[in-house]
Amino acid sequence: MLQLPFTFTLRQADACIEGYTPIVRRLSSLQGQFLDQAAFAAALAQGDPVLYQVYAVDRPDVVGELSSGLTILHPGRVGDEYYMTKGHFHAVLETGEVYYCLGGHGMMVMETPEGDWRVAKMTPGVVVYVPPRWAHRSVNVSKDEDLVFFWVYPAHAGHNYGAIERQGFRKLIVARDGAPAVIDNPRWLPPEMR
Ligand code: PAN
Ligand code: ZN
Repeated sequence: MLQLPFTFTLRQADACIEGYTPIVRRLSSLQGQFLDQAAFAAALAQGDPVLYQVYAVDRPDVVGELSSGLTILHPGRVGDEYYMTKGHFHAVLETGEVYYCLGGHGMMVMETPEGDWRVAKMTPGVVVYVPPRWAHRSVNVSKDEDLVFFWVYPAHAGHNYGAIERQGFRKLIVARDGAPAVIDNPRWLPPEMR
């Protein structure tokens, strides 16, 4: 069937995509991801805050189509660790993604199944190119500002959250003396030890 061109509007001032309803992710969906489990339990007990909203312009999951959308990740911390997205590999591992930061200050944490890792700063105007095979998680390192970014990826890529849910990313982003620092995740095991 012939697909027709269309447009949509990112409303940056309101941090939304006009006419779309966001998916809302709360702290409880990151169970087991934050290192400080007592701080996690305490925050959950206080009402399971919203960590981020995702406006998705989903397309049919066939090769050639592109899905895109907008994510708004709120500021906050669980213990020393900044609010972050769940993070995932693409189910079709050999697919990449482009992120374009529109607002705020963040870090993109990335890793391959073999354990290579990279961290990229996200500030307005910065594009992060996530190559095929790299899992990705966004972290908001600001005290009081939303991290807002647009993304585009092949619509057939799908999402694989399982590997990250099991042991998290190799690196964590924490506040040290008021500034973000990259530290090792003690729960992470190299592929040969899993
Ligand atoms: C993004 C992410 C979005 C939310 O659209 O899905 O920022 O992150 P999680 O999916 O990890 O909760 C993307 O990378 N799509 O492939
Ligand atoms: Zn992705």
